Amino acid sequence: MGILDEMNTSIIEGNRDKVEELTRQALKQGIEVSTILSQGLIAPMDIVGQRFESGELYIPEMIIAGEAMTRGLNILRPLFKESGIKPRGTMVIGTVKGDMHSIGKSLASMMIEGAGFKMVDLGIDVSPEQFVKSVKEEGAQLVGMSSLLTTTMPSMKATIEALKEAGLLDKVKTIIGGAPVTQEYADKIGADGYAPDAATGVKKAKELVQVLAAR
Ligand code: B1M
Repeated sequence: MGILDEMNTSIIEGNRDKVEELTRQALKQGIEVSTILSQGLIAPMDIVGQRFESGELYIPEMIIAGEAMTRGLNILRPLFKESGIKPRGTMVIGTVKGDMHSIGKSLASMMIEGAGFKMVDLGIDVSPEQFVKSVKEEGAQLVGMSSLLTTTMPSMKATIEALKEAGLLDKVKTIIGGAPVTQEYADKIGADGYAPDAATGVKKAKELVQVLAAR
């Protein structure tokens, strides 16, 4: 088995130490950073996402796989600039105001980062003003919002309204997720995408940057 295949297996199995060791080894063997990223780290996360969608894997396994992938990503991260890999786009992500749930947001953030995006993770309890400020500072194309409480879902609407008021809605696309959120709610508040899970978050992010690029 080649080293990239071994990386795939180790990520799917959530073997964090092994992923770190194999990433270092792959670099020592002279494999291109972009190849290690796409074939060693991103490819298995796609498989993890598919297996989650088909019910073969559950959330804890997806979290552990994500952590294993992040270990490899942390080793490659400082090298991205040197090898000239351009991110697909920048996403500002956060759990909305009033909401302290971080797990789903962090998982989505990790998987979208793994798909080649620059992620600006604002954490939890993020106000509409903080989202707007960060989009301006980072020149982001995407805004990802997470809400786990029916009582904080209106903060998503307030954030979209704040982006509109700041004149940013023609430059950014919004994606919302979290257990109580639905496509119907996304349509109602004018969000551009709804992600019922992190794997769909990746798909939506890829689709929406393409829509922006085609303008
Ligand atoms: Co809370 N809590 N909680 N809680 N908590 C829920 C959400 C709840 C459903 C439990 C219940 O009553 N059955 C309920 C909400 C009821 C409602 O409003 N409908 C609830 C409540 C009531 C509360 C408190 C109010 C409890 C209290 O204090 N009385 C309180 C609120 C605090 C606050 O936020 N202001 C509270 C607190 C907490 C803890 C702090 C203890 C803890 C959070 C710890 C942490 O996050 N670090 C917690 C937890 C763990 C949960 C449950 C058990 C699990 C949530 C979770 O992490 N799921 C939850 C019950 C449940 O959901 N079954 C519950 C795993 C996670 C991977 O899934 O976040 O859905 P999820 O993310 C998915 C997708 O939704 C999607 O991708 C992820 C992976 O597939 N996704 C995105 C999410 N965000 C995305 C963003 C994207 C894309 C995709 O952007 C691009």
